[in-house]
Amino acid sequence: MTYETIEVRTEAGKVGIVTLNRPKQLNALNDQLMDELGTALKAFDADPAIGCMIVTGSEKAFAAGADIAAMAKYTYADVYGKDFITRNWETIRSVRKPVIAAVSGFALGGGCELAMMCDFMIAAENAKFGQPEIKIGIIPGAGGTQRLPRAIGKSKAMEMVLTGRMMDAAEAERAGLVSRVVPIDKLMDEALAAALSICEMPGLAVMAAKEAVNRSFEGGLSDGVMFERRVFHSLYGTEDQKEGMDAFLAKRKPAFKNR
Ligand code: CO8
Repeated sequence: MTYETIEVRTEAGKVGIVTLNRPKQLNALNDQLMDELGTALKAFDADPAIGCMIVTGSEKAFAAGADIAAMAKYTYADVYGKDFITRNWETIRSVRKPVIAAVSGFALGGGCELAMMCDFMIAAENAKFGQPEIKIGIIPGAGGTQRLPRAIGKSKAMEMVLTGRMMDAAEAERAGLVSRVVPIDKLMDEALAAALSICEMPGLAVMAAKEAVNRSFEGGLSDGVMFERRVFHSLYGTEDQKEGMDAFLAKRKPAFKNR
């Protein structure tokens, strides 16, 4: 498969890396890019050799938002009628293996929303996050009004959504939007190290953990806790649970088989 708006590669045969690649538009997200991103992530998800994925952009921009040039002429009938553009913005949510966002530079509007759809974010020191849609007469449309308050609390999220103010990497780390901040030149090394450490973990438990943490984000507390308990119970049906615990007790390295 050849792509025009993203670059795709693997590292160590285990980590799938997608680099957003529309440099002239600061990786603004258009229909083609979202299609290609979804296709690439689904292909990695289906590849048994791959244990984790990374989505990244350029040093200057992870993504500066949905492509305003593409959106500017739409009417209400266009966006509502065609359900703009749920079709390919939601694909990333159906990926079952973990996806790390490695964010350098601007992550604005749909770019911030895309980063938040990933499972966690590692940010470079120059990262800037924001939901500036209000400044162009719209509001976040790909989950920003829902995921941002859950990630950083209502007050900060409301301020950002209402004023369009950007948050730098240090503030994003304090607020809990990103898991950690690293120097720009170490961003991919750190993201890769995290991805490789996930690849060492038993794959079924990794998928189950992702699913359960996402439940905490997407539903109410009692439902989430019950879901977690059931998934926890179900992992006792895997060989890797026996192997992981036996290996710990025997003080040896576990040999996981994803079974
Ligand atoms: N869309 C299209 N083109 C863009 C975008 C964008 N979002 N952002 C930047 N560009 C283009 C610029 O037009 C410019 O192009 P050109 O060189 O041809 O003039 C080029 O990228 C470089 O940009 P700047 O010259 O502006 O670079 P600066 O370093 O001066 O500024 C900024 C960088 C601050 C990032 C600035 O470009 C900016 O403010 N961009 C727009 C940010 C924005 O408003 N993002 C939100 C967009 S709306 C959105 O994301 C809604 C999501 C809804 C999804 C719904 C799905 C269902």
